Amino acid sequence: MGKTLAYKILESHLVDGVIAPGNEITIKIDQTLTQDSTGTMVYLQLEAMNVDKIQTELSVAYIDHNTLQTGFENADDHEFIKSVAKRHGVLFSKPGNGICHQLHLENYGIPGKTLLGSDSHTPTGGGLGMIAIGAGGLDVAVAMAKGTYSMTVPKVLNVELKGQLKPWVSAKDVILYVLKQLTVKGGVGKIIEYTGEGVKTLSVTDRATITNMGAELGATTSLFPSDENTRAYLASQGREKDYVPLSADNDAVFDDVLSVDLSSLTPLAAMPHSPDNVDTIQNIGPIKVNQVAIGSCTNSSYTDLMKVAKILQGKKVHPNISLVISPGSSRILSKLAENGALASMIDSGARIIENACGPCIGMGQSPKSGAVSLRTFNRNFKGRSGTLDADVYLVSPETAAVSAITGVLTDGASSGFPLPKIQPESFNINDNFIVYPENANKENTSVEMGPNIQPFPKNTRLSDTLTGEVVLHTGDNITTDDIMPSDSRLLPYRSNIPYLANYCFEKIDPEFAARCKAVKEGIIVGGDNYGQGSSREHAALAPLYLGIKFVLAKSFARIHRSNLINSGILPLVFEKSSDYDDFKLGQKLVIDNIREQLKNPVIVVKNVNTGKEYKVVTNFSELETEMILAGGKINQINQQ
Ligand code: MIC
Ligand code: SF4
Repeated sequence: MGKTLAYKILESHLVDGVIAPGNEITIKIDQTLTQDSTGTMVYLQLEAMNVDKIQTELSVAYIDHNTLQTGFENADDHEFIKSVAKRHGVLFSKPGNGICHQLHLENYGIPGKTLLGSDSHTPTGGGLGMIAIGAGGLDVAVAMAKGTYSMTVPKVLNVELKGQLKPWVSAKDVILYVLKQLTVKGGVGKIIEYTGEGVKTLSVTDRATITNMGAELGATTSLFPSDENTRAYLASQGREKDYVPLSADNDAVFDDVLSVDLSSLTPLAAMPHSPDNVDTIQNIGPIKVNQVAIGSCTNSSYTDLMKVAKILQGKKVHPNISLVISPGSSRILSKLAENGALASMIDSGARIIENACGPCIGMGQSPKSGAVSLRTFNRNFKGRSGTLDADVYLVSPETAAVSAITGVLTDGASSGFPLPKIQPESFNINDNFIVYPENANKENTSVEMGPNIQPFPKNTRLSDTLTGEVVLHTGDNITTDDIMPSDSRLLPYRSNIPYLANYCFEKIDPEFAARCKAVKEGIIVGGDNYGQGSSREHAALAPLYLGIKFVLAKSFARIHRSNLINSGILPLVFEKSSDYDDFKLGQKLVIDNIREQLKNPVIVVKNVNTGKEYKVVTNFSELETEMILAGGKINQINQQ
């Protein structure tokens, strides 16, 4: 029986277990990446584990999220990460180098390798044929310390690409189409593997746009084969030596198949406030636009920005629009400056901002009240832009650039603009933004810790009885942005959980933190796909700090579920979804004899107010049960 590429790579990295959907396996991790907004926790945890030498082939610490530096906090965090990186042999990418996923693709990604990153968009590396997985910070710290990662084997969903994209339709439209078909929870428990004739019509950066937004499907990762286009991309980055051809067997057996005829696609947009709320630009119509933002780890490649520059060349940005562009990396920005494309952008009236995450995570450039903002980014959750009543639409760079000129949402194909054609480039390659750990070690390098960096909260061994009061009852698809909001005001406090916790669930229920503090032991009741979105473990650590004991939900998103378990908070799933309606704010719940009950896959939760008992499913693997009993991953590791 033929093998999928996903399982081939997992097999070549298998340390323990058997590869079959649902089994728990441990794989070797070749590379890790961290970024700064999750990275401070990763490196605090790495220090707490007292490791002498990291076990990965390559680990990189990028600074790309918190680069506004409105006070000392961000800069202190950068220095802290730099110092710990040096002590442990981790490469440090200075602020200004660019966005972690774009940089990793350019500089370090290798077909067939495994990469674990403390950011949900780590699967961008799947564009190069890697198994690249996003995880919570603690999992990444452990991967550095031990060189391994334990996971449940996902099913493999094959997206078979046929035909070729029409002019003005691009990779962003492909993934938006897949999101429309599968929804934001359609990828949970799955690896999305792309195959078919259409693959060769897509460049590596096109593929990376598609695998990047596999995160929005909830997938464990997404990947493409490695072929001649992969070789060409690696050669353009001065790394042809890293090329390895890789593909699924011709008779590979997949768990499911989705066929996509590329030639049938038209330009699409994800409408407010979810990446799967997709329709064609034609159907949405020429709505008036106030802001256009181009960049992010999804669409900030050289080709994307050259298309934008060509569309803008000799034109004027519409008077009602603020156009802001953030290139993905210093290498791309340098090339745009050298070949004059940057001048075309500036001359059209575009605002050029730092090559970093920037507006994608609400770090500046929040649009005006009630604005329509077109963004080439990957998430349009309500309030993520920093403006609660803004309507954010996710579009391709082509759609964004054309609309910036016309002032309304515009399909490039009907715009009359000449189609931008981009030639492949070679780049000015240097590593001047990289700090190497050369000769540094734990003895000769000290940790630089600013006053805003506080110890992370730790749970205690699971007690025999768990009690608490329902402190929140939420709807479906709650995002980690809902749980622990991120914007320019809060991001500087990513290393300070006691402070950050005051803003937990702020946008959904401003009283949440105060209520938790009053009741001391709290329980959250959630709907489907609870915790979708980012990998930030702050969405588990802040609730832990506020005394949350367990979360009852209809279903959980993968990374957040792991982060809860790592923190010793139990993610419990209703056996009967309709039980969800029975729970009300302020009710007291109890789980008796829980240490014993955890031996079974289904346990009983009692509602003290109504006297009714409910069955909830644990679905914990052996390792997860150990962590829960110990009160989280750190305690479980220290026990060993
Ligand atoms: C995001 O896109 O939400 C982030 C910011 O990159 C997060 C990480 C974080 O919360 O710091 C992610 O996607 O993992
Ligand atoms: Fe940065 Fe946005 Fe990508 Fe997250 S999604 S890594 S904030 S650019």
